[in-house]
Amino acid sequence: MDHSSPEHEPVTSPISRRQAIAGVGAAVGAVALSPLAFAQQTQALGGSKIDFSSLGYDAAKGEYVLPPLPYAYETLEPHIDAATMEIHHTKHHAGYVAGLNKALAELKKVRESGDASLVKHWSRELAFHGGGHVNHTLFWVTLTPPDSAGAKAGPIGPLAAALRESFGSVDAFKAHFTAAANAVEGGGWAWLMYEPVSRRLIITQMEKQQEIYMTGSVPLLGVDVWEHAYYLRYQNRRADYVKAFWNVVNWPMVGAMLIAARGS
Ligand code: MN3
Repeated sequence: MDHSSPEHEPVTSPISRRQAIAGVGAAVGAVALSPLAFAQQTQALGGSKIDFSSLGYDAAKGEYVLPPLPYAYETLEPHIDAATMEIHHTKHHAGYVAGLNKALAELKKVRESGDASLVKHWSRELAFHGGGHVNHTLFWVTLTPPDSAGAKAGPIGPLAAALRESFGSVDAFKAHFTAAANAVEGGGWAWLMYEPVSRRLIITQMEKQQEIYMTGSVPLLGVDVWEHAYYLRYQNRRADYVKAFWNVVNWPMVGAMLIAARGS
């Protein structure tokens, strides 16, 4: 079943088209990266503005927060429709944020009470909702409108070299990633990840928000293949959605994340 959380009201408003255009191409924080590394890499790529409010965590409050999108909901049309984007962001992602904060609060109670009877339950909730929050935060910033320079660039530079080294060619990478996405059993993701032991790239599937994840791997580019990500426009045709996804990938962002992940 889909873990939507309709009881949670949107905690952020859609940004205007003008704001979105101003934000397209601007560097937006991704939770997997240290702010310094991210700033350095995005500046090297010509990124003009770092918006650390988009990191998905409010240090002052000590709570995870729903980050705003760096573009308006309708700007990924026709590949991902506006209604799906709005519901996905303000209901589904917000639900993971709330679930993550709840799990951490409950685990604090476990420590304070000394009653560990629910530690397994809340640990599982932490992994599921925490995975959901991080996955979606990364997903939003690695998408970009199809007419943007980032989408049109394709994989270039160090990212293209790493894809060729790890998979033989960019086309072979895309075919493998597409197959992995199409074959996820139930709700989940396909990911391009940097694997730090081999210092190479791998393609993985993720079931739900965190299962069958290879420890230590750093997510660079994922596609959400839960039905909530595509059903309004594509119904059961997941393969059509995955094919359309390639039109809205923010390639310079993926490249910056690779450089940050491996340190050079
Ligand atoms: Mn989702």
